[in-house]
This record gives sequence, structure tokens and C-alpha cells, in this order.
Amino acid sequence: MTESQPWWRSAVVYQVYPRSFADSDGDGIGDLRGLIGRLDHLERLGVDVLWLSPVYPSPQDDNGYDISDYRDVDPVFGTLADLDELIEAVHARGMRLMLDVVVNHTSDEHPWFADSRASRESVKRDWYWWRPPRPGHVGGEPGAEPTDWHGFFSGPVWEWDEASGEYYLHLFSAKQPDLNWENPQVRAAVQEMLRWWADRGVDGFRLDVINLISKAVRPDGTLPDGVDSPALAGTGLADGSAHYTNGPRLEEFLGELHREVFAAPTARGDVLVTVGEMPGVTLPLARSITDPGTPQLDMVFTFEHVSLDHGPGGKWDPRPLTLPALKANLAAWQTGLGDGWNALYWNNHDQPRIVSRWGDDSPEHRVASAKTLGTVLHLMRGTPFVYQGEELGLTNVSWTGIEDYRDLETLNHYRQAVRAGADPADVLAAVSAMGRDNARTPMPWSDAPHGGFTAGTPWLPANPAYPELNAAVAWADPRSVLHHYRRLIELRHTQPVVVDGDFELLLPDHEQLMVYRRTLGTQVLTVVANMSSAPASLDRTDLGITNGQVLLATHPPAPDDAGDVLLRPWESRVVLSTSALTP
Ligand code: TEU
Repeated sequence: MTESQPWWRSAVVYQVYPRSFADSDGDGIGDLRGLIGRLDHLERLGVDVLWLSPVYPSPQDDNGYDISDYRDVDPVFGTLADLDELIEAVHARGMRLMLDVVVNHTSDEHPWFADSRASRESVKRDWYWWRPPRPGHVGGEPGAEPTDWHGFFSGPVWEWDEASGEYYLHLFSAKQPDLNWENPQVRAAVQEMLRWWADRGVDGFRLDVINLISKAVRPDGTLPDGVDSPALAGTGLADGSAHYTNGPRLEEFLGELHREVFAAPTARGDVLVTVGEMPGVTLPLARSITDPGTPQLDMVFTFEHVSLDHGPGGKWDPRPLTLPALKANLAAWQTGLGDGWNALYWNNHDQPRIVSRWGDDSPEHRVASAKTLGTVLHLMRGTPFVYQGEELGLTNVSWTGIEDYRDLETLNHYRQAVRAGADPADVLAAVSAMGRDNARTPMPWSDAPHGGFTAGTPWLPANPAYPELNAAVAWADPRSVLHHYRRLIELRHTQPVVVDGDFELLLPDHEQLMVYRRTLGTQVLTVVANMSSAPASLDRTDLGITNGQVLLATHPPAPDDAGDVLLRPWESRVVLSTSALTP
């Protein structure tokens, strides 16, 4: 790392979804004291930053992504004192804490919304998006919605409020009304709240759907209708995303947040780190947003790579991934961000488990494929994010009935699809492949009941693999996915080429292999990965390495000859070599 680089460029982040991490009081829901009791796991793994999904007071309609008070902790997770203790405990271990903030919307139970809803004359009326019924229609009747947009969680984005005779906008659930960022009072209130947390000792923020905050509102206050989409056939609704994604004032609002909040040092005199979650962000926009020359956010989460297996019907219409498409997309982001910086991820609390999605979760290949997926992600340029359980190679679950699922996105989609005539078995198959509850099963710590997550009944059943697939077993086995992740994190901390090296993709069209090279001065790091469940061969001369030291591998060395290298299913190797100095 060069002196001028901020600390987070050599960091690895670990995401905790508190509801599913560790339960200290037996109510079946994870909490802050449970998390404090498990910090050893993070420290041993070597991660630098803990990203904590929302713990604020919330009706929990969307598991805390619906916030009713930005400055406290929900009793289900503990108290503000527990959070202060967590911040201190994280710092005492040399780590940092990043809070998840949801400011595109609040809960409908937030006092701001209660005020706004109270009457059309309320001083906070304009803090949210209130609109009259479509001209010529009667409010509350189908088709009277101010626009025809389909919401992220199915159904229209407008909720009729009988009492005040207007609709309010909610891109997500009806319990998540969108804040109106056009109103400067809203922006000031958000800034003040973020400064309050920074003063309390947090080291950074993950900003939920932050590229949806600027809507394409017309001068007369109306919002445009959307366009037809095959994924919405039969719903009577349209795709309005062009009017709320990457909106016209987005960069202005982010620049203002940076000036007013992120530019100031943290309570410990440090640089704050920020990452924006941005479904639908483009590469040129991400480059502009993360360019340190025009400061807005440090990193953004792109959704491009995790949409490559979505079919014409969207995420619920999955199709197989092709490796050349994945490599092309990752490489474009690796080389296209200019002075900006990548946030590298496979998993989070919204995505299915990567080993089941793009690896091979059969008993034969689970460990190697989880390790190889980790390797190709972690040795790219950017800051890697690990989601709880990913470091164990945790798999999807395949429950057979809709009654096992809890996630509102899944439940709403199931209802809408079945109502529109889909075969419930097909819908369930898609849910089991793509649903968010795959990521939300309790963290398996041991072979105790429910994986040692809770002494009670977990809010969501544990992955039935927990007796063999748990943290205790993984720590005890030097060949585990967990130790492999620990070594990958160590490589980032010890090899400057991993942080700063240039990126170059080799063999872009190869259907099985992902091969890339990182170069820093005379140091060359080559990553060779067989991303398939069949053997693959590679001509050594394709790599241009004649000698080198294997820093990390999934398999013990096999007898190679000087020509072809044979890679076993899901085998990967990381080789460090020195190139001749070019003048
Ligand atoms: O997610 C936003 C998002 O676009 C998706 O990941 C979404 O959750 C869905 O899976 C699309 O099909 C963020 C949070 O990460 C998510 O947990 C929240 O539900 C959502 O915003 C609303 O706050």
C-alpha cells in the first residue's frame, strides 16, 4: 500500500446480518450480545471491518431495512449501550465498524412519516412523495395510481391513504415509504443523523439503495409512467426504473453528503469509509461516484455480475451462468473504474449462496468450489466483502413448501406469480434457487441443536447441513474453506501486489478456466482457477510464467510436466513470480 492510500483499500469487510448471527437470550433471533460474544471468529479470520446490517428500532417488516428511529437500537437486538460496547470491542481488536443506513425510505412507523401522513397541511407532508390519483380516476381503485410502476417487492409502488386522500410512493413494501430528497430539510436531517453516528464512534456507512434517492420528477410535480417488460406480463404494471434509478440529482446529493458528513474525520481522527448499494448502477456512473477527485462515495456495489444468471423474467427466471460472460463483466469493472475503487462481493443477505449458485455444492466439490470462488474474488483489485457463512462454504437450502420461507420479497412474489397462473412447483424451484432466505439461515457455530445459534427456536430454520458444516469443525480442519479464506485475507495484508497491482484477464473465452494476472513493478501474481466440475488443461506457455512460488492452492501439487498443466475440478493456484525489468 502506498502512503497516500486510505486504509480501506487494503481492508477486507465482513457482513453480519444480526438477526441470523448469534442469539444470546434464547428468543430465536440474533442480537448484539450474541455478536459481541463471537468477535473472536472475525478476529481470527483476519477481517478489518465489520459491516452491521440494521439494528435500529423497526417493525421488522423487511428485517430492519424499515427503520422507525435512526438513533436507537431495537429491543430485539439489545440496547444503545450494547451497540456502544460493540463499537468499543471491535476497536479494541483493531477492527472497525460500518453501520448500514437506509435513507431512501423510512418505516411507515417513523415519526417523520406519522407527521407527514397526519394531514395534507402537515409541515412534513413534503418529506415523502404524496400524489393525487391519476386524473379521471377515483383514488383507491385499480389503475388510479399516479404512475404504473411495479415495486421491488411486487405490486404497485403507490399506497392509497384514505384519510388524507392521496397516494404515497414506496419502491419497496408499503411499510417503506420513500423519502423526498428534493426537500432540503430531508437532506439536512439525514446529514445530521449520520454525523451523530460518526461522533458516536462508527467508522463508516453502507448506504442502502442509495442510487434510488433522486426521482425524475417533472417541473409540475408529476412522475412519468414506466415501460412494458416481459417480467411484468400479466401484472398490469410497468418498469419505472428509468425514473428512479441513477436519477438526475444523484451525484449532487452524494457530493453534498460527502461535503457535509463523510469529509470530516471520525471520532478517532480517522478517514470514514462509505459504500453505496446501487442496483442498476452503470460502470461510467460508478467511476464518477468513486473518483477521489470529485468525492462522493468510496465504493459502490454493482449488480451487473449478480444479474448475469437472470433470465428475461428477471431474478425469478434464472438461467445458467456462462463463465466468459462473468469474466468479461468482472474484467470490465476491474479495468474500467479509473481512479475509483471496486467493492468485490459474491454474497450478502439478499443473494443466494455462491457455492450453490455458481460453484458445486455436491459433497464431492463443495469445499474446492467454495475455495476457488473465494480465490478469484479476493485476489482482484478492490475491497472484498465476506458475508457471514460464506467463509464456511455454506449452501442454499431447498425447502419444499412456501410455509418455510419468511422473506416478504419471496412471499409476495409467490402470491403474485401463483395468482397470475404459474405452477406453484415452478415458483418454488425459482425461490429455492434465488430467494433471499438462503442467505438468512442461522450461522452454524457447532453441531449443537440449530448449529449452536440459539438455545430456543430459531426464527428461520438452520441449514440442515450444520452437524458437519459449522465453524467449530471448520476451525479444527486446516483444509477447510474457512482456513482458505483466512489465508486469502492474509495475502491481501502481506502482498502489496494484491492491493495495488494492475489487473489483466487472460484466456477470456475459455469456458472452464478463469485466469488473471496482477502486476506491481516486477511482482507478478497469477491466479489460475478451474471454475468447473470437470478437469481442465492449460498450456503453460499461455501463462508466460516459467518459475514462481505457489502462495496458495486448493489441492496438493500434482506432477506437472513442462507443457500442459492439468487442473482438477475446481482446482485453483496462486503463483507469485518476478518479471524481468522492462526498461
Ligand atoms: O436491497 C435492494 C435491492 O435492490 C435488492 O437486493 C432487493 O433486496 C431484492 O433482492 C431485489 O430483487 C436493499 C437491501 O439490501 C434489502 O435487504 C432491502 O430489502 C432493500 O434494499 C430495501 O431496503
